[in-house]
Amino acid sequence: MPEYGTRRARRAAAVGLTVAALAAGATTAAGPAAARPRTAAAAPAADCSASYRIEQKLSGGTTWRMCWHYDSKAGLVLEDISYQPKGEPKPIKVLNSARLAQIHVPYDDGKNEYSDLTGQDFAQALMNLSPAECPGGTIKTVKVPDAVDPRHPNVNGLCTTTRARGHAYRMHDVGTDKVHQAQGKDFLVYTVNQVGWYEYITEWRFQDDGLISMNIGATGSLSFDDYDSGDGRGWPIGKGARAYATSHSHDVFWRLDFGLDGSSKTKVEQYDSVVSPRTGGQQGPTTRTTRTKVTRELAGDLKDYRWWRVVSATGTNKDGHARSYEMVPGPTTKYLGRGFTRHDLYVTEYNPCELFASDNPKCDQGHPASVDRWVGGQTLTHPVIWMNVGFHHIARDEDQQPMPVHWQGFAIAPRDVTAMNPLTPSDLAWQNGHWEPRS
Ligand SMILES: [Cu+2]
Repeated sequence: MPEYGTRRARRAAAVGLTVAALAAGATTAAGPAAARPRTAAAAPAADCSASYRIEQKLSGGTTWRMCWHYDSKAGLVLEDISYQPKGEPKPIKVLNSARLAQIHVPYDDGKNEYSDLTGQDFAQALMNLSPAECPGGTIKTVKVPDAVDPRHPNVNGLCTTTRARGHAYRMHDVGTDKVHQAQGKDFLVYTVNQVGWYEYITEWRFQDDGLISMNIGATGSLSFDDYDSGDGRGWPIGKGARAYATSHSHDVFWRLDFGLDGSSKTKVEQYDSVVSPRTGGQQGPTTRTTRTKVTRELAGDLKDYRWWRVVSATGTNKDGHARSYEMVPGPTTKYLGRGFTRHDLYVTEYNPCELFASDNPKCDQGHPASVDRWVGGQTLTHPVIWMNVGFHHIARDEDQQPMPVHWQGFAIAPRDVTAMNPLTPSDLAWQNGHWEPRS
């Protein structure tokens, strides 16, 4: 097993920490996952005093509420996230906690491999934001734990703002000859963290229709120190073919702890559809969809016609349907070089010490250090979702300078959280289920 390298850091202070953290991670990866002890202890309640509270009402009538705190490794952590569309009497809890769980960066030449969150001081290098990069929004001051420069622990680094997203819907009503259209609004929460030559934008986007998307935008600069390859594992940049940028992957993990309707006892379901060719008795090919209840820990893989959802144990919408959120994967290139990157989605039973998908520093000696080792067949009572989205970065001339932002991530979409489109205009509210156009 190759050793993880040390990053040629822009900030020299990062190097000492890196080696120690990685060495600790390597020695704790032992013991069968199924045998690990589980603690039932609930996470401590979020500090939701005024300065850690975020609340935004969007023009469509939807209010998003959450608490935030800043973790010394994960950076921005959002907790107690709730959604209240117009017509709902109270906030609907969606997530107990949502956080980044690793940015794993292995290089194609095998010489370097980084754990940016746990090994490269991602959180410590929170960047100050100018009002220009938080247009129309508010910039909060973040006290950075273990700041690289202890004289400046307070960073104006958390932006909350709103942004137009274009059409939320459009419909020509035949009965009244009226066009219903609405322009959607998103609520954005983001930070920028520097790691080496890179800068990562951690963006959380909350739409007025209940969709939440989470993305990492990689920008900054290519790593100049890598312009030396010539080993067939890079791409020439600069005049002629003298400088090569080494290709590498960015495997980003998120950890989502759902608390739908205020309960952590959510259920996970997997859906698969199979298309069968036309047989004698049918007019065309047919498609059958089956549901599989995910009752035990899972290492799941994306597939055409496959999707997952997390279902509320307690709450239903006004139609009596169980509320749920569906996982909506973004484009991904799965890196097969490590056990923890080999699957797209993991579901594990909640354990408060399991916070990072790889190089997890929090658990006791003997507890495995990565999410693939935590999937051990345990029955799920409080499922935690881990999403892995990879990007294989083969540099191009346009990556300099600065490097255009490259986004990778995924979304979770409400499924039966409300009985209709939460943005339905009042004169269409009667059109739910079986209805006929007014004559
Ligand atoms: Cu890259």
